[in-house]
Amino acid sequence: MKSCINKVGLFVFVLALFTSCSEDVSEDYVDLPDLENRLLAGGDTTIFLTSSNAFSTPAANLNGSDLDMHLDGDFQFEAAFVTAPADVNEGIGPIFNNTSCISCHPKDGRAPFPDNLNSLSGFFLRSSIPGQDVNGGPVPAPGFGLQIQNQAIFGYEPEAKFQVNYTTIVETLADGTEITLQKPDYTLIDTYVAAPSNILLSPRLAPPVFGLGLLEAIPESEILMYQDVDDIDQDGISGKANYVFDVVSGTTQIGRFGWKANTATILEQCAGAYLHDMGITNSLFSQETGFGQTNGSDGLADDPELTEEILNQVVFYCQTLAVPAPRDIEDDSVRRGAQLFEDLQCASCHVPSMTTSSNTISAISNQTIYAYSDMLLHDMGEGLADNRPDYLANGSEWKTRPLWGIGLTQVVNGHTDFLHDGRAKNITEAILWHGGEAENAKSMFKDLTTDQREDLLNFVNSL
Ligand code: HEC
Ligand code: HEC
Ligand SMILES: [Ca+2]
Ligand SMILES: [Ca+2]
Ligand SMILES: [Ca+2]
Repeated sequence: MKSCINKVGLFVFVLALFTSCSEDVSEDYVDLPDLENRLLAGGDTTIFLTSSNAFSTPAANLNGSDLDMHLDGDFQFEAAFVTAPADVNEGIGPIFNNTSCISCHPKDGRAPFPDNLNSLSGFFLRSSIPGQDVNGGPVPAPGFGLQIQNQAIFGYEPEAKFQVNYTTIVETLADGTEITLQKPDYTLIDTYVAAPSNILLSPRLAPPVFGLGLLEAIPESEILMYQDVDDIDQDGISGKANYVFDVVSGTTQIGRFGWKANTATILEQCAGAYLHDMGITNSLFSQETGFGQTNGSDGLADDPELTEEILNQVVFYCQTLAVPAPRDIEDDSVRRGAQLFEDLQCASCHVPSMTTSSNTISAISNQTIYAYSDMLLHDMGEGLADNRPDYLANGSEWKTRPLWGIGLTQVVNGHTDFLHDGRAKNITEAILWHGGEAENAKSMFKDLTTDQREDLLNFVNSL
């Protein structure tokens, strides 16, 4: 890399009153990223796979009985549900979004943004009306609840169809490259009854499900260390934990899962998915979907439709999928990119490392992990805002996404549709959508030279 006398250098210089803007940036690599240490991204669960199975492999260190449980869960994660009565996997609906976990989380990875929003896909809209329920959560939209199901079994109506319109935004990078972003605006059409005029909608696309047990095992205190709600250190980045109602304990807990950290545990996330995404009643959620049409029961008296055993297997499965190791850590460009990732403040939210505490699952106990997330909410600006609060997350706050494995998305899932609704079609677009607390990071990114930009992208893609 050249001198400090380019725009990034200047930014780095301003930022770095505490470090020093060395003449030759490569000197910094000496202290920097111990990329060798980061090779075990998921601690001892890490696998070294670069194939399409990179997200769907059991943790490398599972013991025999845990592996059995994982494999049982694997089978159930793939099970497609059908209309009752049937011999197996009965009870889909009355209304639902898709028929199996795997159909939304393909290869345990990320759903593509669907060509047809109303085909079976990994995309749906959450819904609510303004205000907070007794637990501080979103208020269900009358007749529609907290999620819009756009599919129904015979005899029932989908709640609505989804529709999207785009506005074009052009971003120009320092080297003259023009990037065209499409800003989506989602609405409901063909609703089964009139939707409340003040309905709030939040688009969500299914994220990958590997490494989640590790994220669940990070001590709350470690996450809170990164909170800086009033931005005391004045770096423009605050970061705030979400606190959400946990159905199992009946208490408020730190949120970890979902695009707004809107769920506390993998158990509740999975049980919620069975009910809301597929219409499968279970021990946590016993009322059928389509409350406006069913009054909570489909009249079959077969609830819960899912056994507790299967629920536990699927939860265990999501807790024990291996994290793939980064690649190309010896590559000079990747190493320069790792430095830029720090210099551009990416690492202030995408915090490289965390540790897990001891856990009933020994494979995920006491591991140093490299997920690249602080697990906190950040205001990401108007561009990404859904304007729908979710517990403490306001309409423009989102949880920092873990970046581990992101470079394998194309290999595993055959697409690179990033961010909460898949609007970004590659990493560059994902970064250009950053705003709010990440506005500085984004403008520094835009000011990079062509080579530097390639270095940064190479680093992100090495994860
Ligand atoms: C209709 C598509 C769909 C189906 C079916 C579905 N999911 Fe999801 N899943 C999603 C979406 C969308 C999210 C993000 C939700 C949010 O942000 O609130 C998600 C999030 C998750 C998460 C949290 C991931 C994270 O990093 O925060 C887990 C775990 C999960 N799903 C497991 C499951 C399981 C288990 C099943 C089957 C019982 C399932 N999902 C079925 C779409 C789906
Ligand atoms: C202020 C905190 C913050 C900063 C700074 C930040 N990010 Fe992010 N990043 C986020 C959040 C929050 C999301 C999720 C946003 C969403 O889905 O709407 C995200 C999402 C992403 C994604 C998409 C991930 C996915 O799974 O879809 C990529 C890639 C990414 N960031 C890279 C970067 C890079 C590179 C930088 C530095 C140039 C950076 N980020 C700086 C908070 C931040
Ligand atoms: Ca059902
Ligand atoms: Ca700060
Ligand atoms: Ca039923």
